[in-house]
Amino acid sequence: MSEDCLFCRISAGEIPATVVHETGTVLAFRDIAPQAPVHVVVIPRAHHADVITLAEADPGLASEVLAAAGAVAKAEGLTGTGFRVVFNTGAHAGQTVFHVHAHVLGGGPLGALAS
Ligand code: DGP
Repeated sequence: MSEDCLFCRISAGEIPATVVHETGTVLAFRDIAPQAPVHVVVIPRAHHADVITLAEADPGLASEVLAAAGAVAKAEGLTGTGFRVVFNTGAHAGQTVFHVHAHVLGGGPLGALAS
C-alpha cells in the first residue's frame, strides 16, 4: 500500500466508497463523478501505476481486474446493451489517479471515442 495513494486508501477502507464488487485481490466501486448512468471503477488492491505496468508485473492480476469488470457489467445489467471498459494511461489520456483502474461505463448510449 502507498500511503499517499487515494485508491490504496479506498482499498484499505480509510476513505469511504460505494463498493459493488470485491475479492481479496480486486475492488470495484462507483465513480465519484459518473460520466455515464453506470460508472464503476475497478482496481487491484495492490498498487501499480497503470495497466501496462500491471500487465508487465502481474499478468494474472491484470486478468483478475478484467474478470471483475465483466462481473460488474453483468451485475449492472450492461451485457445485453453494451458497455465500455477504459484504462486511461498517462497524462495525455487524462489519467489523474496513478493507481491502475478500469472504468466500466454503460447504462445508455456512450459518446464516440476521441480520435
Ligand atoms: P482517471 O481520470 O482515469 O484517473 O480516473 C479517476 C477517476 O477516479 C475519476 O473518474 C474520478 C474518480 N475518483 C476520484 N476520486 C475519487 C474518490 O474519492 N472516490 C471515488 N469513488 N471516485 C473517485
